[in-house]
Amino acid sequence: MRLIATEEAFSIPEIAAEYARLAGRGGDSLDMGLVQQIYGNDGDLRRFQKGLLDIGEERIRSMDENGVDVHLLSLTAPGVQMFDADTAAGLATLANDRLAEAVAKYPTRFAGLGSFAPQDPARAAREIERARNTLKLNGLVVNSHTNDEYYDEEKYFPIFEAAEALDMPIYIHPRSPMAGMAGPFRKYGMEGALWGYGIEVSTHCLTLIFSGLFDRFPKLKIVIGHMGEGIPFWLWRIDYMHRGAMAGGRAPQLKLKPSEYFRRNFAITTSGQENHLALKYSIDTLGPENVLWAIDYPYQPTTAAVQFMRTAPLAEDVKAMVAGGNAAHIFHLD
Ligand code: 1WB
Ligand code: MN
Repeated sequence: MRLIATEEAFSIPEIAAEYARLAGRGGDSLDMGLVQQIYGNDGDLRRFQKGLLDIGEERIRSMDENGVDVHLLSLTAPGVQMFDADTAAGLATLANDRLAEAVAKYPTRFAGLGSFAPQDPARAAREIERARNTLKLNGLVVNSHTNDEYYDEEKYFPIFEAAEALDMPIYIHPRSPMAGMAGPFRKYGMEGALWGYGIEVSTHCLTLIFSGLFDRFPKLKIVIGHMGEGIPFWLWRIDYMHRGAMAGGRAPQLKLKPSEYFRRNFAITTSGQENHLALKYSIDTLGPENVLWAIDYPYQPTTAAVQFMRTAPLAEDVKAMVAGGNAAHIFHLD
């Protein structure tokens, strides 16, 4: 059984430095709290920087200790999406170059998802092409909204056009909810992984489905973490209620039911959601080919994630698919 972990975060010193500047300036974004905790001068989560910045020996040692074969690396959230368009596009290119270098150095242990700057969709499309054709990366990552916008708007279509044409799956990783719905998440530390991340990504993905994006780009593949950010559990209700939204003219007419797009155009990963019942339900609901294992290194401990996968109450062939087979297929490994 090959263990391919699919939501494994890294950063580069130049981007960490940009976040440190941002942490010093402060601001209203709901992501600012975590940015200051990880990159601020006296942040209490600065220890994560060490794991993020190492895409070499230390990381491989932790993989070896736990029997993990591959990290599919992605630039950590919120990527380059809090920077101005030029800075963002330049840093995405730099991060992709460093990522490709790390993969070239450890080709059997690392694979990578390329970053791009949604702030400039035309330039993003060119970087996606470079990520695939020049750097041979395995897919893309984006951290939900950029400047409080979702990508159901036409101006973002060049990104999806390039991704679909080049067969580059897009991993939509969380960031905190956009400004328009930030209010309630400011209480009780709810803005991050506790609840806000899942609500942000699930809401964003539903706008993509309801907009008709997958009628326009039927071969586009989206991957989301955290056992599908709640969506698998809601599919029946979403299908039922969406008929009323279409009939009332509040949503465009679609060719398929929302759940059919979710099964066709999405795959989910187990990152930070280590619950065997939820795993079994997701496999039964989406099919064994649509569920992929992940750790969420360095934010979640590797040992527990490996234990969760190894002890999963699944048939051996299904377990091998979730542990690594599906990732190898979807992300074009070897
Ligand atoms: C996640 C969790 C991502 C944390 C992060 O990126 C941080 C995640 C900044 O659940 O995917 C965190 O701090 O726990
Ligand atoms: Mn993550």
